[in-house]
Amino acid sequence: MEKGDGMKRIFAGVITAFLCMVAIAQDADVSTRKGDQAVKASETVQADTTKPGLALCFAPGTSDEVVQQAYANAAEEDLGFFRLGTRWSTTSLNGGGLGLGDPTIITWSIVPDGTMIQGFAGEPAAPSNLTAWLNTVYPGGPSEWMPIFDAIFANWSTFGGLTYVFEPSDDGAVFPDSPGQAGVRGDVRISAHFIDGNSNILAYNFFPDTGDMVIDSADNFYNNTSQNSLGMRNVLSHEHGHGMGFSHVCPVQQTKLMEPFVSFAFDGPQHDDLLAVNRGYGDPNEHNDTFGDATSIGELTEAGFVYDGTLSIDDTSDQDFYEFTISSQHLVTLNATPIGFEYLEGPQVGGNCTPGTLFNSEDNIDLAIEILDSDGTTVLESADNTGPAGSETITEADLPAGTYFIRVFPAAGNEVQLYGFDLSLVEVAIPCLYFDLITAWNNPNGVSCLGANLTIQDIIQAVIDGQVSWPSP
Ligand SMILES: [Ca+2]
Ligand SMILES: [Ca+2]
Ligand SMILES: [Ca+2]
Ligand SMILES: [Ca+2]
Ligand SMILES: [Zn+2]
Repeated sequence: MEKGDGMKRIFAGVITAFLCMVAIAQDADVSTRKGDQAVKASETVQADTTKPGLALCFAPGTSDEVVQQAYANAAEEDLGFFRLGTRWSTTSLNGGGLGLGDPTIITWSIVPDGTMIQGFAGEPAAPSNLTAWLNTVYPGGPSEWMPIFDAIFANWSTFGGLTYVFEPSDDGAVFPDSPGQAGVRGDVRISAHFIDGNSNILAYNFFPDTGDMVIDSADNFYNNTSQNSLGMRNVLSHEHGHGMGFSHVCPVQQTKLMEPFVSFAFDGPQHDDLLAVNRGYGDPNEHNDTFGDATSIGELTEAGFVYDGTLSIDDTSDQDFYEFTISSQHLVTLNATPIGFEYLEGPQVGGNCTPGTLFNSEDNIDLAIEILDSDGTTVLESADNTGPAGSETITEADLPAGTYFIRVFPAAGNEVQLYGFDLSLVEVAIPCLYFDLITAWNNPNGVSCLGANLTIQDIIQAVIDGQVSWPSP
């Protein structure tokens, strides 16, 4: 592990990772972590098949027997690449009818201490003590630990079409079967109680449309608050990945948040996780499928423009519109590039990570691009000159001052493709004609040429500087 030295000191060389597992058919997901050494036998975890889908996370030293037993209780299904299962179909602020690629608002709340949490992982039923517990781990109280949850959700929303809203109310309704309701409780409700103490289970999480989380408040794993509580953030961010419908991705290479072994080598969602959240919920600008809903990138300057956020075409019907303005005539070059690379990707089967097969995330969709006029429909320039994995470029579109639209869309393919785009500009120097001199001579406000408003003095200086061409009258 990259950060292994610090972790080994803290955990006496025991902890290197978390092992999580998925059980879709029984709606159980079990997560464990285990040490460098052979692990000891421990108690068996029995999935509760009468409850909505849940994910369990185990702590250091969890035995293979525990893991295998949990897997033996669970059937699996092939979820395809990025292991996206069922995403949210209904949330309290969106209502129902949500489907693949739809941007989604998820509210979250903290279950009040005292709310009964059943033993979904075989532990005794016990009331939530999340607030009292975290107030001991973080002496500053909620003002110290709430930002950790904020950071986890804000991070996910940076990468996909998710908006998180903290719901300050939670009425302590039956857990986890009470759907989110504005002003009453969140869609995602977060609780904690004794699960099994130090080691073994760390937390578990229900799949959508439940999404609720239970943390083992008796586990000293969470006492490690180093690196801005990286351990807690990566575990709970991973758990919420299950809460969005993502299952585990193999093999373990410490490159993906949803790997069975959660890593300290990174902070939050990684490339494969971005594919999952974009496929499931679209990119952060969705819906921008019409010019009326175009994402504004404002007035372009000579410096050009590089889009620095996460963008994707998330299926065959997605198209992304962007709006820009230029204040004078420019030659505008637009370049769009698919983002991805080849890596091993596969499911977790029967408690074991599969070696995976080579998967190229760069050629999922064949991109095409257009520049449209201010009406949003007249195509001024277009490019679809390459196939999957190829960049598309519109070179030096000659555009007068005005408002324009960019459309990025799939020429072929029905998957998710991350991409980026950039614009570069060259101002068009309009030659000063002979009659401009006369106009300028007679007009103290000057005339428009050379891409600017020039007075007679400016023009004379431009002639001296050799910047003026003189077309035949
Ligand atoms: Ca535990
Ligand atoms: Ca998109
Ligand atoms: Ca779109
Ligand atoms: Ca193309
Ligand atoms: Zn997991």
